[in-house]
Amino acid sequence: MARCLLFVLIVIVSLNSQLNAKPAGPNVIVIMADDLGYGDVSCYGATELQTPNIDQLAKEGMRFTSGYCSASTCTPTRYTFLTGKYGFRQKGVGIAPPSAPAIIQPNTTTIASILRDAGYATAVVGKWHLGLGPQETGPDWNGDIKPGPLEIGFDYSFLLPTTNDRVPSVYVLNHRVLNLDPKDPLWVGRKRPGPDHPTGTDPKTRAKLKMDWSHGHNSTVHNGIGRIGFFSGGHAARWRDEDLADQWLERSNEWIENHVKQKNEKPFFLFFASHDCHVPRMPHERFHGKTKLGFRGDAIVQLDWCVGELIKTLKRLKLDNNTLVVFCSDNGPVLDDGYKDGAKEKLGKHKPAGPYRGGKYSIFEGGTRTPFITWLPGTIKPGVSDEIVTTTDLPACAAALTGQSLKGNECPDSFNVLDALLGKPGAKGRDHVISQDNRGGNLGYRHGDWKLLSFQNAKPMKRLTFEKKAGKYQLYNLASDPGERKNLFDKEPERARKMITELEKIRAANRTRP
Ligand code: NG6
Ligand code: CA
Repeated sequence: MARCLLFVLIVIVSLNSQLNAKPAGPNVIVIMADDLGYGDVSCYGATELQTPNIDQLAKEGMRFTSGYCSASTCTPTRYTFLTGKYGFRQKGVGIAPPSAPAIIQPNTTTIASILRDAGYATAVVGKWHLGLGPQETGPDWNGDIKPGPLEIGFDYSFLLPTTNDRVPSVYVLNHRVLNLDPKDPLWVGRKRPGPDHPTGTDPKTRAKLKMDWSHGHNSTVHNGIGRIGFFSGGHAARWRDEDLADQWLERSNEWIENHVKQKNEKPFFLFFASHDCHVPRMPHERFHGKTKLGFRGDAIVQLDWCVGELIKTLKRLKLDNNTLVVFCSDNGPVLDDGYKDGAKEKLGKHKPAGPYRGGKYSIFEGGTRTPFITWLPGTIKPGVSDEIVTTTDLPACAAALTGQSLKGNECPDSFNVLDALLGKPGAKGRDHVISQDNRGGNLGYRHGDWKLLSFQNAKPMKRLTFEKKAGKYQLYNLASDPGERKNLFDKEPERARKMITELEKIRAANRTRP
């Protein structure tokens, strides 16, 4: 009996001290840009536009030359960044349609749940594009929209629910559409709701568009721009494209400021998911004409401004020496992604993917090798690193940062390369990295300087691929041929065979942790 009581007492004391313990670790902000290529910012070589704030992060932090996102489209990269699991392992992890149900199931271990378990306050602000609502029905736009981010580890969410070119054009604050008037319910569907509904195919409406479409994007017209999918109602809740970036910033600042005001001892994690420079590129009026590259360049300048403002907030609140900022992108660049916004015509000498081949939708380097910067003044010494790092590893790094260990099938594809992210001398990144296309039929496998491309997509998505031949392999040496032009597959059969075996092993099975 006495023993039993003693045991209970010990459990209570240790639980109590756990609850009272000040959680370890700095604040974490992941700034994820949208469709931003390796060569799109000046610290990665862009000369035709300037990104002084992102450059400043790079100057004061670690700039990675082999930083990757997991996939060459948005949904699978975001899925993998949150869950630490490759998108190709789960059915349905491709570009999510407007009313897609939640892709990540409640209670899945994510970077947010890992940090929340470590005592962090957690928030996501900006583009979600990972589906919302129950599997069977998708989101109930007029009711409680769940499950979503709050069910997988975030305490607060302020979302662009899909992407800016997909309906509905409203904000979702936690479980609800913001400013929705119940007398004007929101309807979202696949078919035109009636003959009077404004669409981009109607010649009269099309003639008056603020920005014309080039492919797709001809369903509902909102704010003078055609979108993917139909929606009606919810007029009071609708946003203007021009205001999105300001809103992400305002809500993020407000959330961080409230957190500090409440004298919250907890550290925080903010996922700042910018929609820049995804189509339709319609930055705030004050950025129009800021570059000679048209709206695509102007949207990048708007993104750069947001980065600067976030850092200003950290400095104002004296959080800058205790906040790890990771700047990355969700996939490589694209010029014409469905709108006639002049990105192609005004490109000039600008090289969105830098020296790399391909871009968005591609497993060539341009699809996933993107800007990647870490910043934590006082801890990260300024520098440039050639170590391989990827957004896939951020969950395992978050666990390491907060002294937690992942178990079983948690974040199976995520590796702890925290020391490399923090730029510790001699620290190694990954020895290999996987890049997938939208649905993961095509995979890139880089090991050291060698890169194997496996084209297994029997039916490449129309327009959405740079790769035409299915069932083929290619092999490149990235050290001598970073632009992936000299296919060495036939010249290096042994190496190719070895890499195919390694890739197929990874494709077939994920890791189980002890
Ligand atoms: C494509 C869209 C493209 C963009 C992309 C998703 C067409 C023709 N193309 O299907 O405009 O929305 O999906 O981009 O509709 S992502 O960055 O969110 O993955
Ligand atoms: Ca994207």
